[in-house]
Amino acid sequence: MLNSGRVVATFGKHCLVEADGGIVDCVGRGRKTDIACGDGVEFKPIGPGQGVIERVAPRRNLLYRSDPFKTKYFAANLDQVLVVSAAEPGLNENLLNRCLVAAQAAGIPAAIVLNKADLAQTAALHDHLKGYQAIGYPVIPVSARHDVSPLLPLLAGKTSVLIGPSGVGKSTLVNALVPEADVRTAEISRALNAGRHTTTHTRLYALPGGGALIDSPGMQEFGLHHLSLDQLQAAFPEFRPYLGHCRFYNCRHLKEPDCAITAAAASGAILAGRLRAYQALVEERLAADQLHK
Ligand SMILES: Nc1nc2c(ncn2[C@@H]2O[C@H](COP(=O)(O)OP(=O)(O)OP(=O)(O)O)[C@@H](O)[C@H]2O)c(=O)[nH]1
Ligand SMILES: [Mg+2]
Ligand SMILES: [Zn+2]
Repeated sequence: MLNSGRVVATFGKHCLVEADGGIVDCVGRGRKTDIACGDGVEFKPIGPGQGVIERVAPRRNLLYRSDPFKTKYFAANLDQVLVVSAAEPGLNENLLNRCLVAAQAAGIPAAIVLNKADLAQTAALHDHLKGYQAIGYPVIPVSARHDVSPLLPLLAGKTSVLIGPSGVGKSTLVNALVPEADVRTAEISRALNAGRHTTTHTRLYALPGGGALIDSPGMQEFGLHHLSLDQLQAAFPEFRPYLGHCRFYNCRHLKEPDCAITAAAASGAILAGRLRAYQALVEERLAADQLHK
């Protein structure tokens, strides 16, 4: 007989499954485990608190990153992706955009959580991020240390994942929102100097008001090897009004003459940081395709 549950943590070949109010330590069947936090699974109990995953339920969506060698899952069956930024350690705009592109390509709504609103440097970053709000990505300033109430209406009843670089305060946000979570967090200097991140695996927490919040390890790189040129272009919704207006019908918006997208960026209608992130992704795609010729 099989039991069903939801994956609340993944650690390599193991995962923790919440079923009937308890936690079961499960391993995947076979060589390769293909399980994401948030997956619905059916498992066979093989001992007290232990099981073997037999089936993964069809996913509504899956957020992941990939390079030519491997794929890394963040989580599945999400209502929204919350990309966390903070003035300390500072904005990595390329990474922010890769997170937004991954969400867009997976068909999951995304918003930007600007944490550490208590720091004076946050105001300038907030101004910069207003350009993202204009594209359609809500920007929510909060302070995990002082006030997370602006997030409550956004999170209620939904399954959300927090992603972003190390040290922006993802786990501190979880601790503020889920009182019993007690996730380990670290002083930035300690975490960054040690060259490793505080959170080492993805974990789902039930929110007291309903819904769930998933904490993930901070990342420095975010490969999107699984996306085609067309998918990359489609993931920048603000480019749409300009597409079809370049001199060349197959313009990639890199260095081609009379490109409507680069002209829009020069006039400020498209954010320079967005065009740079797009171009870096296209260059990577083209370089990878070249290698496989
Ligand atoms: N001033 C200020 N500091 C904060 C705030 N939120 C988090 N921090 C600090 O930022 C540091 C990093 O916080 P973490 O929650 O460990 O960051 P993280 O994003 O989970 O990092 P990884 O697990 O490595 O990905 C800690 O020293 C926190 O106390 C905030 O709202 N204001
Ligand atoms: Mg963390
Ligand atoms: Zn163009």
